[in-house]
Amino acid sequence: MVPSESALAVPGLDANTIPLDVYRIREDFPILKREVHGKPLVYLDNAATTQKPQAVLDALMEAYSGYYSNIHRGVHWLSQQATTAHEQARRKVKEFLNARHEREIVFTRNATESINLVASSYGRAFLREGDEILISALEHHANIVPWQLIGEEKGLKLRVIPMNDAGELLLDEYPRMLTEKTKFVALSHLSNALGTINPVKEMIRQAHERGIPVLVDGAQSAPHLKVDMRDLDCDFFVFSGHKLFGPTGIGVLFGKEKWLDRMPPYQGGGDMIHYVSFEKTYFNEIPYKFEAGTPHIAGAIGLGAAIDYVRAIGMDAIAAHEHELLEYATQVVSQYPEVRIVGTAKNKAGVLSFLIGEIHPHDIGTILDQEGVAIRTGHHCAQPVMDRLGIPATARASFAFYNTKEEIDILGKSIQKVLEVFR
Ligand code: 7TS
Repeated sequence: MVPSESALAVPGLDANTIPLDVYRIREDFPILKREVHGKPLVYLDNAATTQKPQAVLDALMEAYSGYYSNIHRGVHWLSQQATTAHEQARRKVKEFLNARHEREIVFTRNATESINLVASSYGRAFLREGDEILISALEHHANIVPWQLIGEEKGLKLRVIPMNDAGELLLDEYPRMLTEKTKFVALSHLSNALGTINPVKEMIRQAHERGIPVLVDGAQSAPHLKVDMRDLDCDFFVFSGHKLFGPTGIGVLFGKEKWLDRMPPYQGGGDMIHYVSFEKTYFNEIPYKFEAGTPHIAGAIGLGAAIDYVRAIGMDAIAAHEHELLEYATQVVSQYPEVRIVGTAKNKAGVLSFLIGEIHPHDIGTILDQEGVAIRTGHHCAQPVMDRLGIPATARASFAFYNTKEEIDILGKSIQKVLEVFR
């Protein structure tokens, strides 16, 4: 089968991308077989969190039933097995991100904790009163509030790259906002509320020209697009395991070695030290310096299994499939004149935010739920995006590689139901 035109429209994809076999893939996800309110589940809330393939469930089960033990400290066999599996998971993350070294991969709880770590540690070490941090109008609260917290502590100023009504950043404004006062840039790669893909590679290049480090919030991009640390050249990159078909409670911070080495610890405790006395403590080397206490051992192993799983499908094939779903869903919902799509950026990934007339998004979500369709309604932890667009909330369907066009047809028919109820 030749990939369709729309599949080829995904930036960075070539004609050799082999389409994925969605019906075979669905067999790997036990939860997708279940019914909700007597209807087959149509799970379209993938931007909130994603479902887990059997391979991840098996890896968790095996970790707990086969070789579970605490890591980095035991001389006994089980501890060595668990340590090896945990560090192998770190290697898988490093390869997935095309990072230079495992030292650059810190395990955290989630994307949120990864950003808090950087804001707190980098902020304490390198930011001074009057310095400016530049973020964008498209950020999730996780890439706003940590900067406000350190900002208040240190007297920093938060500046915001504006966006247009389509949900695209004003890229002409951006270089003008990079001044001698700008000391850090933090950008979402893919907007969870609108689906906009930001041109972060070029934005990183422009910041670097002025010697300014950049953090990329990859919570939405890492599960859906190919991401490459050496190509992007960002200083920091964060994502959550649970959005990448892995377990909850495990996240990743990628940081360039030159920064992680110079940054102070985020939390103190076991494992992050080299030597402790009451007078003075010597910290462990990176990444362990940032991993205080017993980590989510099985979570990291489960994330490693999730990475193996998505890499076997191929990130290009995943991006192409989801792009096709987005285009199809856009057509399907556009049949209804009452539907207004919120977020119409030219470069968009599998997120479709919409409104139906004056109907409250929560009512849309409730009626869709009765049809077995799970979507998200609300501000999506991106209240400034909603404020900018002058709306309190949207209904949001977000896609993953296991979704089908038939499911989008069901979404369309459910929207029809909403219209009938409110007519
Ligand atoms: N950054 C972005 C862009 C996100 O979409 C999210 C979560 C986060 C950070 C935080 O991720 P966490 O795993 O640390 O919570 N976004 C969403 C969402 O869109 N609906 O629920 C969570």
